[in-house]
Formats: sequence, structure tokens, C-alpha cells
Amino acid sequence: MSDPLPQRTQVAIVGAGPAGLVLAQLLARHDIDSVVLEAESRAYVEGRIRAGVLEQGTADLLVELGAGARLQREGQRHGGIELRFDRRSHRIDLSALTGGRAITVYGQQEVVKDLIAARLGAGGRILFEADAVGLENLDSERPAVRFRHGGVERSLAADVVAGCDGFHGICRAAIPSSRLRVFERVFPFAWLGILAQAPPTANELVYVNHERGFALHSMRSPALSRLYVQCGPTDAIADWPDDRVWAELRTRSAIAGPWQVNEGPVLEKVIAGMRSFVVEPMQYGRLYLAGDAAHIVPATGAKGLNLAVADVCVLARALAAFFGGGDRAPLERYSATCLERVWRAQRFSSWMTGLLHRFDDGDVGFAQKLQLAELDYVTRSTAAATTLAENYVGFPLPV
Ligand code: RFL
Ligand code: PHB
Repeated sequence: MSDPLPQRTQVAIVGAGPAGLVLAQLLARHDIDSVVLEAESRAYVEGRIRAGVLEQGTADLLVELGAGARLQREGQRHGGIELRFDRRSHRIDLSALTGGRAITVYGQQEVVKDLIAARLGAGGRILFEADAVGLENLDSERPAVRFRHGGVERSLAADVVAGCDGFHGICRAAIPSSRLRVFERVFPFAWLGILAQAPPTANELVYVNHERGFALHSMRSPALSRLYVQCGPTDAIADWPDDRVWAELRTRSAIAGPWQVNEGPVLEKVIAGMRSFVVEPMQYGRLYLAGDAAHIVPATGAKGLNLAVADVCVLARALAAFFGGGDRAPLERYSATCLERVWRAQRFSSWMTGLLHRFDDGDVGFAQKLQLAELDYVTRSTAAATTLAENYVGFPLPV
């Protein structure tokens, strides 16, 4: 790091999550200079447990970007998922239905660690504990990011600002509200998630529809399980002592034959709300939003991280055309190009969420019967299963 406190760059990237880090790595391939400003410490972002499922295209891209060696060693490639309902289990053969494509189970924090190592290893600039506090001159050719670092406020001048600062960041809020349209749906439930020191009970992910609510069995390694249960939207962690979590997991996941949830010490517990959210357009002047800063999907479809990566693929290509030959057209189309995939992922994530959760509004029994009929259809019809599979493994990235 030749200049730990840079004052000028071509692309100022706010946020060192998957969106910001992949963007920085992609830009370097085009010899475009960038600086990543991250509010939190390196240890914090490397320890933040979130997503676990990488689409085929995301895993391939990380390898291509030189950040995939550990993913190839430690990531688990899965060619199927299990749908469980009515005390029966059904496998959806993702690979057979998609011409050999698959997902990779590899923790988001591991992706973030690998990307940070690759970027810093290549001499890239990431400034941790650099809290962006304001964006300036967005509608000019000289935008800037004001940030606080080491107790001092500074300014980073750029040609373009990439708002990769997540749902609670400052970039989206810097766009005049009269220039944005917000689309939002908040689901009337949340997920309680645990990381447990216990070998995964199944080899593949298990998505469960049960009359008491949704459950999901995922994993992080051969020794670590990642498990979720649907809970109330206002539940607190204190409402969910470990015994209650395990009891719900056992009840909701039970099948007619012998099957047992592997239990172990709970290392982490979170509650995550479920919402769909999109702003249009995803750009204003010289500011381009990417990832959770622009859209949120309910986690049931495992699309959030993957969508963030798809956005920055579009952005990197557009910036290469801009800096390489002054072609502004791809940048002007940035939002429209991204939103096609965003809405396709919103549709799929809403559909998976509707298929698998308990909805307490209206006639609950009627809704459950419809879900069972649809699940039955998805597991019997190759056409329906293919629709699920091709969306779940993901469409090719716009690289
Ligand atoms: P991130 O990861 O939130 O990164 C944003 C970064 O910006 C920083 N930041 C700032 N930096 C400087 N100045 C400021 N003023 C700043 N404000 C914020 C933050 O500290 C942070 O480091 O956004 P990004 O890069 O867009 O990535 C999005 C993904 O993190 C997110 O979509 C996924 O985690 C969603 N998600 C899943 N996605 C998948 O693709 N597959 C999954 O299996 C999956 N499972 C999940 C999930 C999200 C979950 N939660 C916790 C909501 C499971 C869960 C439970
Ligand atoms: C996870 O492993 O954290 C995970 C897996 C699948 C999802 C959501 C989260 O749909």
C-alpha cells in the first residue's frame, strides 16, 4: 500500500462487502484505479457470518479473479437440494436439470477474506475503519466521498463513485428522493439462524415446509452446521434459547423414516428480517449503486450475494468502456441492464419464500394446501423442477 490515505482515484468504492471487493478486483483487470473505503475493521468484515450459497457463475468468477484457490479446496459443490414437506423428502437434481451446473456452499466471510487477500496482495488499496459520511458533486464530473478515518475527516476525489455500502449505507440516501422509486415488500416473519458445532445432518441443503413454519439445514464445513427456522417478525434472540431452536428443528424436519438432527454447541445466533426491496434507477449522476445498497431479496432463494456480484460485473464492463474509449452508453444503461436480473431474482426469491413459509394471514389451512399442491407439482414435473433448478443455480454472469 503505497498511499494509505489516498486523495484521488478513478473509482471510489464505498464498502468492502462482496460487491465492493469484486468490483475492485474486476477493475484492476482493466487497469482502472480504485480505492475501497470500508467503515468497519478488517477483522470485523472477515468475521461477519452471512450468505453461504454461491451460484455456479459466482464461484467461477472468484476463481478467474485469483480469489478461488481456497474455495476450490474447501467449498462444497452441491448438485442437488432437498425439499421436505408432508413428512417426505424429495431431491431436486440441480445438475441433471441444468446441464451439469451446480452451487458451491462456501461462507460469505470466507469469500470476503479471500477477496481482501487477493486485492491487497496485488497492491490494491482498501482503507478499513474509513467511514464514508457524505457524497459530493455527484451531478458533476468531479464527485467526491467525504470520510472519517482516525478521527479526521478527509475527502477522496474520483471520476465515479460506486455505492457498494449495503442496505444501511449512505450512498442510496445521497440520491434526491424525488429521483428514486422504491419498491418494497416486508414479509410478516423473520429467520432465526444458528451456526452450530455439529456435522451437517444431510449432505445437501434441506428446505422444509412445515405447518409450524419453514426450516433450512445448511452447512459451512464437515464440522459446522448452519440452520434456520422461521420465527416471528418481532422475536428477539432471548425468545429463542438453544433448546427451543433444536426442538423446532427436530419437529419441523421430521420425516416418516428414521432421521435425526445432529446437535452441538451453538456458536452464533442471529435474527434476520425478510424483505424484498428495489430502488430504481440504480444510478444518479456519477454515482452507481450495486448489491444490497440497491436491492434486498428474501434469503430463501440464496440470491443476495450473487446479485451483488452480477451488478458489479455490469458496472466493471461499463466503466471499462468509459475509461477505455470514452463510451458512456453502457454506463447510461447500467441500471436498466442490472434491473432485469434483479427482478428475475426477486420473482424467484418471492416464489421460494411463498412456497415454503407459514403465512398467518387469511385462511392458513387453504394456503398450506396450495403450497403442498405446488410442492407436489415441483417434485413430480420435470418442467416445474427445471424452473426451480435453473433459477437456483443461477443464470450466466454478465462478464
Ligand atoms: P454488504 O455485504 O452489506 O457490504 C456492504 C459494506 O459496506 C460497508 N459500509 C460502509 N463503508 C464505508 N462507509 C459507510 N458509510 C458504510 N456503510 C456501510 C459495510 O460495513 C459493509 O462491509 O453488501 P454487498 O456487498 O452488497 O453484499 C450483499 C450480501 O452481503 C447479501 O446480499 C447477502 O449476505 C444476502 N444473503 C445471501 N445471499 C446469497 O447470495 N446466498 C445466501 O445463501 C444468502 N444467505 C443472506 C443469507 C443474508 C442474510 N442476512 C444476515 C441478511 C442469509 C442471511 C441470514
Ligand atoms: C446459508 O447457508 O446461510 C443459506 C443457504 C441457503 C439459503 C439461505 C442461506 O437460501
